[in-house]
Amino acid sequence: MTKKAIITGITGQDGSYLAEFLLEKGYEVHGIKRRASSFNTQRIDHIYQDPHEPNPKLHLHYGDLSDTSNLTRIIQEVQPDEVYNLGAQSHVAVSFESPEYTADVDALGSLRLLEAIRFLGLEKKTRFYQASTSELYGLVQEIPQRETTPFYPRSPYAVAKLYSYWITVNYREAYGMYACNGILFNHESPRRGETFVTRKITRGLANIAQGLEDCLYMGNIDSLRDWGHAKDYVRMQWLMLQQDTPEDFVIATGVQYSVRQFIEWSAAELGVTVEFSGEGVDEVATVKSIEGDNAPALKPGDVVMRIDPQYFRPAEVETLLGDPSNAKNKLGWEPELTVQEMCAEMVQDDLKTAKRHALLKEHGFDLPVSLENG
Ligand code: NDP
Ligand code: GDR
Repeated sequence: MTKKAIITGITGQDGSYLAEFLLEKGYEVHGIKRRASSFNTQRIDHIYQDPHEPNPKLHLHYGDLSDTSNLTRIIQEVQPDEVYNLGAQSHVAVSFESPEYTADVDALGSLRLLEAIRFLGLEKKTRFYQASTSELYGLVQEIPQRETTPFYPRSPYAVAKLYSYWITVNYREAYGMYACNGILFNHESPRRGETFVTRKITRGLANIAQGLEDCLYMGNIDSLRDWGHAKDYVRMQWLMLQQDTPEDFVIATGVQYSVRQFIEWSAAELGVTVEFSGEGVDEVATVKSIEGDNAPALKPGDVVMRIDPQYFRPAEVETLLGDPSNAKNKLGWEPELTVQEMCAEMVQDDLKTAKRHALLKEHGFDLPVSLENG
């Protein structure tokens, strides 16, 4: 029997990698996507199948995590073996600006799915994965953070995700559902949203190197994160639903670096050595030397990064470092890609796009480069 999975958030970074992964495993994949005023399926266009073809394996349904009736109807129609709840307003800084919406989608959205599974009598059939997060640890109470580390959320996003964490545990304990939390630390890729810090850096520096932007404006570059590759992490999401008993796992690499280091690596991948000077809001990164021909728009002495306090958060999560030993021991999971390899892949991908734009610009076809930041 072909297994059926529903993925909320299929148009996002993780959803797109997970859909690829499940299709390769022979699943029939049903994705829930939001209606948007412009196309929002760029990350999954390459796996989309014409519904007129016989036996398509990927199906898309319009839906929203704020809409109970529509979630219930999709689950009823599909009768899924597995539900992966990846959909969310996932930007921490934005959650301070839209706290109520974030709570509705990121907290109650999970409840709506769990309740639909239960209401439809699927609690013994349908397995449920909740995209929990290292942001739950917030103001960290223990280093490194593991499954037993107390939570201390520091944003409306993290507080909403805390509700989802516990409602998932609660439905497992109350109704015997196979429901579990993956407590995932930051994971990135060339498909990462442009306003998360890694992608903002790789895309921004590639654009600057090609003369499409002038300078990167950053927030707290002392922040420390445990970054992994999204491809490694979605494999783990699936593995968690294939065990005999449901359990919550921390997924991390066990190594942490600062945002400043990520800027250094990204510049180096472009052949540019940068030097940091100044303190606090006056800190800047200046070009020290350039090798190769990836940065024709730059010369030594150019300032490529400045601090803009608008990117400081009302409450910051300064440091995160995960202990993935439980996942390694019980599930045999090891990340295959290092953060440095991932950074290089992201820079090369953004450089390709920047070069295309620069070439078009040189020939008079000036494509606007979105300068929206986060
Ligand atoms: P993205 O922001 O890339 O993707 C989020 C997805 O959720 C998108 O498909 C988005 O749709 C969809 N979505 C947003 N709002 C709604 C809504 N109201 N109803 C239905 N769908 C909605 O996130 P990631 O792929 O990076 O993360 C996946 C999940 O994992 C998220 O829940 C995130 O909070 C969590 N997480 C992520 C980590 C990371 O480092 N990436 C770490 C730990 C947890 P659209 O494309 O239309 O915007
Ligand atoms: P995070 O990711 O908040 O950890 O949440 P993000 O990449 O946004 O920030 C990481 C750290 O970098 C600092 N930072 C900046 N961040 C952004 N976005 N823009 C900046 O200019 C900037 N300058 C410094 C931040 O302050 C922060 O400390 C991500 C999301 O994917 C969540 O959904 C997920 O749950 C967690 O990772 C784990």
